[in-house]
Amino acid sequence: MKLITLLVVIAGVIALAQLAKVGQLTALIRNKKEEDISEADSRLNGSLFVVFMVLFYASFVWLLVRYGDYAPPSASAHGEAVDTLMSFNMYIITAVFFLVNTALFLFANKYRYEKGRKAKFFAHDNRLELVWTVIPSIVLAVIIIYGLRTWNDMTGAPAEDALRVEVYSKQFDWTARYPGADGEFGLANYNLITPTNPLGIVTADGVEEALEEIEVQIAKIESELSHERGRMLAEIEEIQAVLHHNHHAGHGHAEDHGHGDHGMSEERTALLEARLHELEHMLESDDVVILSEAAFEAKEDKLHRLKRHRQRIMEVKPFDFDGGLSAWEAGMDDKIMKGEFHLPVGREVEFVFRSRDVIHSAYMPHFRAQMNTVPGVPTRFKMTPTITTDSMRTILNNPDFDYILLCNKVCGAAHFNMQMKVVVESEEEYNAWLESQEEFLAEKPNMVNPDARAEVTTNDNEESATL
Ligand SMILES: [Cu+2]
Repeated sequence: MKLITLLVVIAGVIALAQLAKVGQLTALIRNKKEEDISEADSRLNGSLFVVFMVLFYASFVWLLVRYGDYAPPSASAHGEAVDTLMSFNMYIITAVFFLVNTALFLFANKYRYEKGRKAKFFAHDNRLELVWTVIPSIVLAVIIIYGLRTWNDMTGAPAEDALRVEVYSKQFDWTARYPGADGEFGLANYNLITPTNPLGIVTADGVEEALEEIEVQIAKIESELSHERGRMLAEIEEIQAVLHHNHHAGHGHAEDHGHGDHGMSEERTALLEARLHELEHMLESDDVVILSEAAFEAKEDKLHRLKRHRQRIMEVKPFDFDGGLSAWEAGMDDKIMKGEFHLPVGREVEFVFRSRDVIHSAYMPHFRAQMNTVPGVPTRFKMTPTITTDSMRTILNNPDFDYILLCNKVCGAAHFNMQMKVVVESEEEYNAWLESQEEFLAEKPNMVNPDARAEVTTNDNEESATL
């Protein structure tokens, strides 16, 4: 159907072009020059400008009426301010649109070609310059200041009792994290990311596990590098040269262990000889590898990177939050959500955004909220949901409606599908839901020993009991 419409439009354009050509040809036959335009032609063109303007405005108004109300009501407190800001901008833009286009089309008609009419010419007018510089400056300043104030409201400091939710992005999904009963997010480090620890949450055992895994890899590469045949032969040659030189310098047999040995200490000679034996022994073993220069360098490079990786993990130092809570323990009761996350209605939420790979954009259209997520730079904003999912379903008369968080930055092949459901519900429903979610370590029994976990849990209970 679309194809047919397109073909009709193309055929129409071609037909018009042919008609124009016919017009030109008949003019030629009548012996008229191209620049000889009759006043009747000019009048017709002038009127067509006005007709076009009217049709243009009519279609604009129709679009506005038909699609102007494209967004459902804002579901967040600041959303109304954003909508007002948007409308304010649209009013200004619409006014300028009508002003400019009316002038454009009416003037095209009014000052159309007439025989003997001359245009008024003047080179410069200070008053005009002033008007079209000062007025736009004032309008733009108002728009920018108004916009900045709304922006600052969204990105300012959160309320004391604000709920904190971390939103983590990667190609191509979202993960939400709640800080658990202690109110603090556990430390996270990308070096610790594994399939079972998608956020790289730091726990003592997790660090140990990651280190052990790296040690194994380092040992393997180091063994390969030390068993490289060419390198071993070169080293043997080198040691033999040193021993030989020493032999002459000392006027004695190297094997004679020190009788008249002036060149080198006995100890050093013994060490070199031991190494020589070791190398000769290694050359006969099954572990010998033969590597090209490039392959050897690649392995060295990988070894270097692994060591740096190990260093970084070892630098993941625990620290204490105010009140003595260790950052390593803070992550144990964190709750990690895939697929959907919940928010209580009427409570301020502070979002913290992190990204693992590329820049994504966390967009929650119904809450009029959007923020880039940037690798290495946490970003944030706050908002207060004001309408529950259920109420919104009633308002929109759509029982299947759901709030949604989606990626608004083209970030790769599966960008289109990078979304997560957001459920807004009453405080009680939210608490019950959060209660039913498992804590991070409950799903990762291998990441901490059970005794330590039991201890932490009871501590938490005692704390909340005393509070
Ligand atoms: Cu994305």
